Amino acid sequence: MSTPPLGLEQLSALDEHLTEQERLIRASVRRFVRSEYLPQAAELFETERFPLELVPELARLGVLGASIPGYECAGMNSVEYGLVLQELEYGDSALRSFVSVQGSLAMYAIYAHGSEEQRARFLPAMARGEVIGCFGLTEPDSGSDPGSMRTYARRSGSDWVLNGTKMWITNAPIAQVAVVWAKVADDDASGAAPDRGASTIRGFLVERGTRGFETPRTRGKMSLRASETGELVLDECRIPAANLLPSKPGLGAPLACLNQARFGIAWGALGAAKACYESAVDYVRERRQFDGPLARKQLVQERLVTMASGIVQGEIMALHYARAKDRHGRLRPEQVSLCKRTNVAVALDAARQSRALLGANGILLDYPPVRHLLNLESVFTYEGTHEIHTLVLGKALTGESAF
Ligand code: TGC
Ligand code: FAD
Repeated sequence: MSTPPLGLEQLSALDEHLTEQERLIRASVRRFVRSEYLPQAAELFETERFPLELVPELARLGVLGASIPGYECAGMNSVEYGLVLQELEYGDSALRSFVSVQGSLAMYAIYAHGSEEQRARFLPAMARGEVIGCFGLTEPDSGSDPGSMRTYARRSGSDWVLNGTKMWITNAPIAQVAVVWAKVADDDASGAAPDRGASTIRGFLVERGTRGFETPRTRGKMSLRASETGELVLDECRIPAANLLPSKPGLGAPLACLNQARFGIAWGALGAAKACYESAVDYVRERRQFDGPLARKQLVQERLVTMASGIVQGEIMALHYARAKDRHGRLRPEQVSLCKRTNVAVALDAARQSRALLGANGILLDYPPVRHLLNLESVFTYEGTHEIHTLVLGKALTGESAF
C-alpha cells in the first residue's frame, strides 16, 4: 500500500522559518524559472546558448544586484537572495552563474570598492540589465593562487595601461564592463611589470570598445554550456584614471567579492540538487523492475535518503548562516568556505545518485540529472575549488597553512 511522498520542503520545515516576503520572492522566481527557463533548458545546454532575451525579466524580478541597497537594486536580505539563487539553479547553474557574476561579483565590486561616481554610473544600469558585467581574476597560469597573477597595469600620464590575459571568465563575451584585477607597482611607478616589482593588486573597470580589449568566447565546454565563458585579452589597453577602483589595494578586495558569490553558490547548488532529487523520486515511483516500482527497493530508497539528508542539512546550514550574515553584516570567510564546500559536494553527489537511479535514461538530456551533474563539476571548481576550501578550513581549525 503506497502513500503520497513527503516533499523536501515538508521534511526540512524551512518555510516555518521564512517570512511571508521571503516566500513570495521565492514563488515569483520559481514561476519564472519553471515557465520561461526549464522548457528550453536542455536545448540551451545542447546549443551552448545563454538566453539574453530573459535578462529584462530577471531585472524586473529584482535579482540583478539583489542584495545591494540603493542604486535601483532590490536590497534583499541574505535569505531572500539565497532563495532566489536556489530557484535559478533549480533551472540551470548557468542561469544562476549569470546572476551571481552580475550581482555578487561585478556589481558588488563596484558597490564595495568603487567611487560614488562609479556606483552611480554603473549600478542602476546593471540592475536594469542594460549593462552586463564580468569579473576577471583567473589567468592561464593563476587559478587557485590569484596572488600569482601576471596581468599588470602601469600609469601613463593620468591613464592606466593594462596588459595580460584573464581566462574562464563568465559573461565575458556578452559584458559591457569587465572588473579586471591587475598588479601595479607599490608606488604606481610608470612601466612596472610583475617581474620588475609590481606587487599590489588593484581593480579596474574596462569597458567594451576600448582599444586593446578583446573577449574571445570559450567553446566546447561540457559543463555550464548555457553560460557564456570567455577570455579578457588586454594588449596595451588604455583606460582613464576614473576607471580605477579606489579601494584599499590587495587581494582582500577581490576575495571580499568572492565571499558574497560563494555564499550565494552554497544556496544555489541546493537548487540543482533538489531538481535532481525530485526527478529521481518521480522516476522510481513510475519505473517498474522485478515486479514492482523501483521506489519499493531498499537500495533505491537508501540513495534517496542520502540525497534528502544532504539537501535538508545543507539548507538548514545555509539558513542559519544567512540569518547570522544579516545580523552581523558579514560572515567569517571560513564559514563561507564551509557552506560552499559542503553544499556543492552534496549537490554533486545528489546529481550522481539521481543520474544512476534513472539508469540509461539518466544519460539523456531529456531528464535534468546529467545536465546538472555536468554543470556542478564547474561549480565544484570555480569560486575556490573544493580543495581550496578544505585548506581554508584546515588552516583555520589548526592554525597551520597547508597551501
Ligand atoms: P592570503 O595571504 O591568505 O590573503 C591575502 C589577503 O586577503 C585577505 N583574505 C580575504 N579577505 C576577504 N575574504 C576572504 N575570503 C579572504 N581570504 C583572504 C587576507 O586577510 C589578506 O589581507 P591583507 O590585508 O592581510 O593583505 O592570500 P593567499 O594568496 O595565501 O590566498 C588565499 C586563498 C588561496 C584562500 C585565496 O587566494 C583563494 O581563495 N583562492 C581561490 C581563488 C578563487 O576562488 N578564484 C575564483 C575566481 S572568480 C570565479 O571563479 C567566478 S565563477 C562565477 C560563476 O560563474 O558563478
Ligand atoms: P588550479 O588552481 O590549477 O587547480 C588544479 C587542481 O589542483 C584543483 O583540483 C585544485 O583544487 C588543486 N590544487 C590547487 N592548489 C592546491 C593546493 N595548494 N593543495 C592541493 N590541491 C591544490 N574565474 C574568474 O576569475 N571569473 C569568472 O567569472 C570565472 N568563471 C568560471 C566559469 C567556469 C565555467 C569555470 C570552470 C571557471 C571559472 N573561473 C572564473 C575560474 C575558476 O575560478 C578557476 O578555475 C578556479 O579558481 C581553479 O583554478 P584552476 O582551474 O586554474 O585550477
